[in-house]
Amino acid sequence: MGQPTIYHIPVCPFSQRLEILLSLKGKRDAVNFKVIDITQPRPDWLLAKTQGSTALPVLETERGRIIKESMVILRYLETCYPDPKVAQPDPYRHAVEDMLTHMEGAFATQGYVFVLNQDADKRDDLRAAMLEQYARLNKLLVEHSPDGLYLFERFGWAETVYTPFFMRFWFLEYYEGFDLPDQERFHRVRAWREACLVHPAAQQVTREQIIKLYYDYAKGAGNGALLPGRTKSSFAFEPDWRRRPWPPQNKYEYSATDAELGLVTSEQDKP
Ligand code: GAZ
Repeated sequence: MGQPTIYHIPVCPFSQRLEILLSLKGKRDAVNFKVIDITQPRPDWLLAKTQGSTALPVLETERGRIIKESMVILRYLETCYPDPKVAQPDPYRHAVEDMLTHMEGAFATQGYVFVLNQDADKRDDLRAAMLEQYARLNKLLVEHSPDGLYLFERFGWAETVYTPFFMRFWFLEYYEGFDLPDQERFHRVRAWREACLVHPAAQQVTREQIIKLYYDYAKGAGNGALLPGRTKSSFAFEPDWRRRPWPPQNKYEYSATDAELGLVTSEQDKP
């Protein structure tokens, strides 16, 4: 009793959204975050709460009721802790936010399809499709916020929704050599992305952490799945990512072993 609980995977972009929103409100400690290891089967007590569904985050209210889907949880937290508001209270402005956040699914999916790809012949098409997603965002930003940095005066609802994916897409930079070209059609979204990435309320993960933990995605295995020849997922909590080396970038030519990724400690390293 007392506080809501969020069951989450620490590096999951959908749960970072919730942490950003709470940070903006100074309410990070009003919610109890409980870490679930994505590389292990979900515990029975959790499956009982979720009626068998495995996707996280899930919020359990202080009265034991269950809320699923990060955007739904985000809205719930926004209404539970209304001060300060993160979403725009004005109906039109809020509709503009919704038009932008409506595109987050396609944007996020494209980035994951790109990083998960294993066929070098598909890279150019995937790169073009990713750029198209950024161009769509750029267009909306130019229409509704041509001169600003954020969509509105400050880091708000749309920024909370997108920033976790701007951060995850560091993996595209590292494993695919992807970046936004210096072209007019990306200028506005580039400025937006830069402002989002450095905001103090959005620093729950680092570039190094993303790149190390998402190595297996770059090799085609999502959601903590195990790759052939490996005994440990790059999402494993131990050894800590800080003590692991940077993974090789040449995903189309080479598959790193557990040892090369620093996932197994050899006998002489043990204290
Ligand atoms: N729509 C849900 C929400 O809450 O917004 C999505 C939640 C979700 O996908 N959670 C993932 C999960 O719990 C972890 S984060 N998976 C384990 C399970 O058992 O379901 C994103 C992608 C993607 C692949 C992975 C992810 C990701 O595309 O970050 O696209 C956006 C998973 C192939």
